[in-house]
Amino acid sequence: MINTLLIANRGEIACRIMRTARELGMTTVAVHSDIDHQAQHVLQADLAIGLGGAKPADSYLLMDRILAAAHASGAQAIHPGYGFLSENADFARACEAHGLIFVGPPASAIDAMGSKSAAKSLMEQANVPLVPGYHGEAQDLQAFLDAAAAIGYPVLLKATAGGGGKGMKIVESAAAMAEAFASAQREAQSAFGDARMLVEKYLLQPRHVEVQVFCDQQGNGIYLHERDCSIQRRHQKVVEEAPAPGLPPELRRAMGAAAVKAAQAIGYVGAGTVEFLLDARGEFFFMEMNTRLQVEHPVTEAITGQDLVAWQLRIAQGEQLPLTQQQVPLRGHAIEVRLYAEDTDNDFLPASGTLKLYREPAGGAGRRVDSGVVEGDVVSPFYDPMIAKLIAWGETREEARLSLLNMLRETVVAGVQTNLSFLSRILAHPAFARAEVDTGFIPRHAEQLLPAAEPLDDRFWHTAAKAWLLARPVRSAATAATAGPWAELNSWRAGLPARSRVHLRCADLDRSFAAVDVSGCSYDPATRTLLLTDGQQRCRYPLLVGGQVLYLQWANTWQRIEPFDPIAEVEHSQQHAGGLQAPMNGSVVRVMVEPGQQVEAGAVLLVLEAMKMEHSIRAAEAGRVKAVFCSEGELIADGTLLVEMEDAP
Ligand code: MV4
Repeated sequence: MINTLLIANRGEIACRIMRTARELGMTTVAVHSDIDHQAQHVLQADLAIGLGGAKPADSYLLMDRILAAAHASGAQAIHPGYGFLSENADFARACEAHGLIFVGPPASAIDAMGSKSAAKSLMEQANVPLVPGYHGEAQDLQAFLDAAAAIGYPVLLKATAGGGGKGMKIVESAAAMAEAFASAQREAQSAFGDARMLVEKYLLQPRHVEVQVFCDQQGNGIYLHERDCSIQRRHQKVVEEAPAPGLPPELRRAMGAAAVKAAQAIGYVGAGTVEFLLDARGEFFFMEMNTRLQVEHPVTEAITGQDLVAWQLRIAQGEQLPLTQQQVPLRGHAIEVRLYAEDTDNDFLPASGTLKLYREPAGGAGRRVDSGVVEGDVVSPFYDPMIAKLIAWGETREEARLSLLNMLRETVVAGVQTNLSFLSRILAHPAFARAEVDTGFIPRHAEQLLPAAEPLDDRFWHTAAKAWLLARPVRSAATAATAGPWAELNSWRAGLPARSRVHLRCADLDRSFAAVDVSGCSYDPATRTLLLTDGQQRCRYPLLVGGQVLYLQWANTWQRIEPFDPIAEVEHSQQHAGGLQAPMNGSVVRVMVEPGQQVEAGAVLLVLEAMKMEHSIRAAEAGRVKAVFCSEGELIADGTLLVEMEDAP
């Protein structure tokens, strides 16, 4: 019996495992690195033990410390989650040696899948379909040339020790083999310390379809259907769904049976995933087996109504599988997206920083969010940049897709760059809606999925100005009492009717507004909705207030809008031969200086109005006004000389 469970992981998966462990009446023990001491998985656990360090090698990968933590806390079992030690056969063995239950397969099963070529030999013996190819001992060029000639080009060279697409090389012809082979060997040697290769027929744009299997200690094995994880970027999954769209039931049964056969061939116990490549003709081939609970397990939970972590824990305690194959439900459709902290405009570089604003979508039927962070947490560069998983279930794929799109629209992250709008574009893409998914999806549609940022037009700026006037953060009563109206950034003037002047900054652009008409418009903080009326049109915009900043949802992206004080800022106006010229056609709203006047750098000399917005013309440097060539109310053309300056005496 497991009374106390240690979770040797962090983030969303640690929180996910603890949720079920608690439901099963277990005491939960978290381990954590120094920088994670306030993380959600630590706060949610009954007990938390520090491992030290920040880097995984100094914390979550330290087997001895984790085993010591298990003993200190009285845990009988360790759940490794995914990543870190989850597929480390030595750790599984060490747990056993310490009398602890490793919630996962036997070490021998992890080992069996560790080498690609060994795994292929085992699968071959078990009659699991393999991509035609060669995975033998001989590693000379001739053996590979012969194998490639037999299966036909193009072929794919893969590192025996590799995984996740590392060390793969496509070879188009015999002429290209020698060079590609040598280069792939060098890469594999430096990446894995093992130069051994195998070669396979190269399948064109296959689908990645993986089968969830479960085996108990009594030798029973079943499958919980499949997931399509074809939408990947550089071998990183982005969207996963279950079941695989368009899979005929007999193919589902064939793949499921092959997956169970694969698991039983290696004496598997617990949750495992058998990955297949599925080609356009409906032929499937074994790729590899993941001997852990996967990130995307929630879509399987959604269509089967089962708790896979509960299954893992029950099986680890010696219980039999709770269902027979025939009893495994398959209802509706589920889609998951992975919200990553990454810079989609900069080659998807992992991003880090503080989650200044972090709002998850509302809960609801068929909606699920798995995360391990809250607003204010830091996304650190030391760990995987996944922030959360958003999962939607529906009776149909289209229902799930639309529901997930809505969830994405409700999600707000500020302070750290994310792939949020990239995810929305994938889900909204007509090819995704038509379920045209294969491993070439992202490269094929890259142009539409990563469009240049839309320029912010006048309509945006006017909406932003109204949003600011209606929803701007109220200053605290104390500040208001001492500073009075003088501290306001609008141009409140004593004895005059309220006339709002607004200076806003967004995406490194500044705009000022002389007068903003907000009649018929409103902001409801409870629903975070800005309602604008413009003639017959009524528009709603999601709007959030955080500190002194507004977040306005515009064209599916959250725009961060800040006020700025134009007087406090020095900007370099267009200065030419000692004179200041009008930057655009417009009219002179105000002349702030007279000839002979001494001004500081940045001082406002004139205010122009153009396209319904005010623009301050400032002195680039300190100096004296020599002449003013315009007067208030005057219409001026782009390039007109307005003010002449001279150096201060
Ligand atoms: C392949 C393949 C085509 N033909 N093998 C990529 C990761 C590694 N686990 C296996 N991978 C592939 N193996 C043959 N014989 C295409 C891929 C592949 C891929 C597979 C799954 C998901 C996304 C992918 C993206 C590019 C290539």
